[in-house]
Amino acid sequence: MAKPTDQITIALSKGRILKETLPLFAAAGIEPLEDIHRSRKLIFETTRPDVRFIHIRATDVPTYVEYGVADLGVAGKDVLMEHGADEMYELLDLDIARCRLMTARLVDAEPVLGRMKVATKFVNVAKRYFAEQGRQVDVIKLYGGMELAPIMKLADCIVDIVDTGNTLKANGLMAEEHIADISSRLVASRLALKLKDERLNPIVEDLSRAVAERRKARA
Ligand code: PRT
Ligand code: MG
Repeated sequence: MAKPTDQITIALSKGRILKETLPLFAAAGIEPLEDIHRSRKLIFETTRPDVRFIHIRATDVPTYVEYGVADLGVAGKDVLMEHGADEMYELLDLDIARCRLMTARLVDAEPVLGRMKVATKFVNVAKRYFAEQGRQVDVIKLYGGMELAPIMKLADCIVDIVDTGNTLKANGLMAEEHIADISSRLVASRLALKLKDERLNPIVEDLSRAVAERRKARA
């Protein structure tokens, strides 16, 4: 078996992305030896002795990759945009966990007169978006349940992920401005591309093929 340091480490996002990520890696011949969903472990050996998965919070994936501790990672574009992607490269759009980053407000919101208050967990994305438009806003950091903020008058609007729009609707909100189309991406650390390029390339190619086949099957 390869020594741990020789292994290729791939950081997988917990939560809804994982379910769609695993079949792509399976198609590339890489499967965890245990059921990740049922286990409380954080490191998983795979059917390839030279490849292991780490199973971590989506927002931690860019950190592990940028420090070169994980060679590859899978994370939502929203998470990558919020983190900033200096020390990593986006190799592939995996075309999974599709959604949109949008602003949203109460359906019956009054017009905002002064500075607009924006509640979000995507603080950096929100600041950048409104700054690009020359709009002055105060951004309020929340960790979840953003829909509540306009209802409670903590904020005038939110920046959040929208898929079907049902969550907004259920809370009397509507999506307003489109900030970005989101899907999950395969990223690589700068360091890994320098040191392990030849070993990573076939994995990336296999994944790319799996993504294309999945697209074809859905069309
Ligand atoms: O739970 P945790 O705080 O760790 O993070 P999380 O809840 O954001 O993680 P998770 O696993 O739910 O989602 C992680 C990633 O999935 C995100 O970073 C996106 O890239 C992607 N994704 C795709 C989504 C959605 N679709 C999505 N619908 N992430 C979140 N949602 C939520 C959204 O926040 C909102 O509350 O679902 C609700 C909106 O859905 P609709 O269908 O009602 O519009
Ligand atoms: Mg969640």
